[in-house]
Amino acid sequence: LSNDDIKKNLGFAAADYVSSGMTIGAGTGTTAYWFLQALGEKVKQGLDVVAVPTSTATANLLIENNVPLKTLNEVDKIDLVLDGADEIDPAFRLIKGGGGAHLQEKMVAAAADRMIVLADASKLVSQLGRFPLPVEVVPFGYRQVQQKIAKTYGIDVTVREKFGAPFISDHGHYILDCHFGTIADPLNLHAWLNQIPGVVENGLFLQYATATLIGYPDGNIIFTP
Ligand code: DER
Repeated sequence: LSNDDIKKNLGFAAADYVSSGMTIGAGTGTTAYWFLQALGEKVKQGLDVVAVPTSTATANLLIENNVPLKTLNEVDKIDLVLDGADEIDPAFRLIKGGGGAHLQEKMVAAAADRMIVLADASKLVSQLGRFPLPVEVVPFGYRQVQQKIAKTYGIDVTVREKFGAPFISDHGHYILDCHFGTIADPLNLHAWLNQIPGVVENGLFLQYATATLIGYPDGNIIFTP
């Protein structure tokens, strides 16, 4: 199966975990894209759900698919988040932010009882860090933050660009991609990063995923709670 077919299968399989009456968190990215298409089909067939988007892009997809949506401030809590990831370790710790939405994704995940991570098998790693860790920063002093991370860890830290200019997140911030290679102590790194003045949020999701739905090239899809 092609990577896109795996993601499509995953998206449709994920929709089976959504039942009427739920308030769900709707993820961001190319895997979540297929979940939203499948959700739209189920809403057409009568599924009664409300979705909280994790990005403007996802909000637009929910509207396109006629899925009722609410902002995070309009709901008291979220029953289940379905979202992708860039890396998943054996303890279900994640690196997210490849799509530039990890701030809103983490806020939605923090409001949820459960989170199912949808990913093709290539995202499974024994240790986090091969995927550059996204860190969302306030543009005002981003170069100070970039230098501090790069110098402290002796790594490359690049400003994410789009069309030759800095990528701007939904909330008007820049994103630094930090090439750690391996992250031995994600908990300590998470704390250290978020205390740097000007850091808004980093892409380490260490306590949110409660299950994974993994798609394999042979067509197999495995749910692990
Ligand atoms: O930006 C994100 O956190 C996305 O969920 C990303 O991690 C997964 O995107 P993909 O499904 O397009 O690989």
